[in-house]
Amino acid sequence: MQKKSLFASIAVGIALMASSVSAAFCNEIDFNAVKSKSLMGVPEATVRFRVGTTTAPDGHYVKGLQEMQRLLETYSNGEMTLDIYPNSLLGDERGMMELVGLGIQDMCLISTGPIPNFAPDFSVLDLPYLFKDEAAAYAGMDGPVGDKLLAELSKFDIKGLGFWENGFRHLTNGKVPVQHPNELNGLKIRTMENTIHIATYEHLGALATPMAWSEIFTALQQGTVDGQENPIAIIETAKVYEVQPYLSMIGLFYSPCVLMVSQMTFDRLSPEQQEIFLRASEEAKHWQRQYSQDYNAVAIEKMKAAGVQIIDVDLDEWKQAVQPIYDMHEQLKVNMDLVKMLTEPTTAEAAPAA
Ligand code: EAX
Repeated sequence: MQKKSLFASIAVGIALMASSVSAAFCNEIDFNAVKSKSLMGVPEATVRFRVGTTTAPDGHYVKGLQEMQRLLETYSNGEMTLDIYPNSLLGDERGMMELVGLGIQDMCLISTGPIPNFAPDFSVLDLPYLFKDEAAAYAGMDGPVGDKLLAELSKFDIKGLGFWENGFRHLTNGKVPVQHPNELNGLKIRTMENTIHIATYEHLGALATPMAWSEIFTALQQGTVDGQENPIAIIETAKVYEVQPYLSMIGLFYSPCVLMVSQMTFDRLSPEQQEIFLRASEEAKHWQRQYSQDYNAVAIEKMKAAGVQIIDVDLDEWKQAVQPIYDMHEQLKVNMDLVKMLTEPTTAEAAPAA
């Protein structure tokens, strides 16, 4: 999306904000938790950044942001802090990205799902089974490909600070204990607003229904969709599992999230403040990745105890089933040079040991 249309879509962004706030009520948001001191930074801080996420106040995004808040307050001796707005209070992911680009909102932490709608090269991250594990994902995103993608955000006056963890996306539904790809046939699955995710679910025979995260609770309650897919930490902290008894561990996509700050906000800081800000965000990124990995085991146990049926699958069977998505790269406009850089070992790594 060009900058001009980004400005033109401000009205849409504001409408999205309004709709997501009302959706948040359906999700029984705890306003006391949102206003609590742990989400708002220390009152005496004079340099405050308002940061939004669509996820739960006790979720892995917010935990990482609280770590950044703590680091900012420590390194700046209480001058700088974050005020954290969870649960789509500041809008959906697309809307928040637009508001950050316009300098109306300081920061957001959003999944990469909707970003290719603005910056197409991000779609390399949406290919199924791109990374074999978290370590491979971090290596790719902390390397030249990740740097190139973050740099693309500057076209929208956004500074991309780094890739944090959302996680491998698994499938929940209320109808069938899905174990094999063909069992998705005819199921209505909510996906993110992402072309490759939609194409992949459609290829598997599901009826892909893209929508913003804040709409999902109503959609699940009203039966507009049969299922959804998200990382473990989201499924557990957003309490999706309370209405979705089947959890299939398909790990179809690795889903990172990006911490973004408005370039206008960043440029207003002194060089010393910028250094503190970048240091706190980088350290919080590593902390948040570890927290997310550790939390997965906790969340699985909680869901098992709550009676969720956890279905392990044959990943090779699933990988084979989605292989045709790679053959559709031209139609899906995937930058295959970037894919190669992410998946092929470098010459140094590939060289046999002397
Ligand atoms: O960013 O929309 C989604 O499914 C995302 O994974 C979620 O909101 C966290």
